[in-house]
Amino acid sequence: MTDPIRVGVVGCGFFAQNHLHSWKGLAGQGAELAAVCDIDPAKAKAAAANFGAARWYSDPEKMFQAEKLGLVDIATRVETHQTLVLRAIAAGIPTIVQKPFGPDTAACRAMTDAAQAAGVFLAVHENFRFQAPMRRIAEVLRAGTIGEPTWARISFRTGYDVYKGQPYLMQEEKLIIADLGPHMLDLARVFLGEVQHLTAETQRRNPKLRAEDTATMLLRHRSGAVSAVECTYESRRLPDNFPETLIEIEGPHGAIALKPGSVLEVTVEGKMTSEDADAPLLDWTQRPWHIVQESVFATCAHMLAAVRAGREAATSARDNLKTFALCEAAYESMATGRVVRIG
Ligand code: NAD
Ligand code: 89Y
Repeated sequence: MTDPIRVGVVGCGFFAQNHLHSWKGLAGQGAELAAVCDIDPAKAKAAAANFGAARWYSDPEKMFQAEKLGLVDIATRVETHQTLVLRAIAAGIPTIVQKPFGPDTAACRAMTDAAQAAGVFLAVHENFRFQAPMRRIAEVLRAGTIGEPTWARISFRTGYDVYKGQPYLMQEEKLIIADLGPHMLDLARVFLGEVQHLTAETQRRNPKLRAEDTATMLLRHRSGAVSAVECTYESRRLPDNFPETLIEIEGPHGAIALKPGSVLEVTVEGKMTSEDADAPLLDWTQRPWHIVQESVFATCAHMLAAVRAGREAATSARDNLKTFALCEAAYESMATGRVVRIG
């Protein structure tokens, strides 16, 4: 049996609870939650107690220097990512950072270049492609039964009070494209390939917010496929399927539809089959968040295996730069009203 990989988690806030559960749950797959850190000592102390980490810190640098970490998982908010990632890389520690990768393209590039120059693993915790129904859709596409996809709709529409758990979202100068856009645009790349150009129409439908809460984006992919990518936190429809992403994909031989409740319908040559693609409930996951929570576990498991094997993660820094470029392009389209060509 090889030695466990010693994991340190930086940031023990709202979403990090899912990371902490996941690393604890990955003990059987060779992860050891060695240490946790938060600038708020009470949160770090509580996380260590709740998840069995041997030590807690309120200074990330002290944790990087004192613990012999094989992996650091940064689950803080975006404004802290560049500083923390560059410190972890300088300490030679394989690093995972939450989405959004960085505040702007220059910061994302600087982190990617630093990791490459140092030869240190760097990946973005982009978890939506690891959701159980998304893993299944990718498998169906890989099997080729609907043919190469030519059209898709990727849709996240909710009125769920996301601001209750994440109140900072109300004050952001860039909201839904920065917060949810990385997930939606990443799925578009995973299912239909790289993007040639895009346009974005945005709205601020909730006047209490500073920024856009609704984005409707139209993408032309290099393959010729077209996708409509929609996200809103201001939909007032029932049932509200938060936090499910609904998907429709069409190809020359059939179609895939991910419907509410993670019902997956696959039509091939005029015959439709339906299956339950829902995420399994783990001992710590709860509806309605279970799909997202299980994807955090799957993402952490993927990262652990990649570090252990010495290979890049599917959502490596290099890969996520492409998803980030789509978010930036959407903001450019919002500002100029123009179609924005990608790279
Ligand atoms: P949060 O504010 O609840 O938690 C952030 C924590 O980081 C706080 O406890 C804070 O004290 C701590 N912190 C800040 N600076 C620090 C530093 N320098 N060193 C150590 N700790 C520090 O925020 P959140 O809602 O948990 O969001 C964190 C990240 O998770 C964001 O990037 C957000 O976009 C992302 N997120 C991802 C998903 C997803 O599905 N992937 C869902 C929600 C949030
Ligand atoms: O912040 C968002 C995210 O990244 O995934 C879901 C979310 O928490 C709310 O929509």
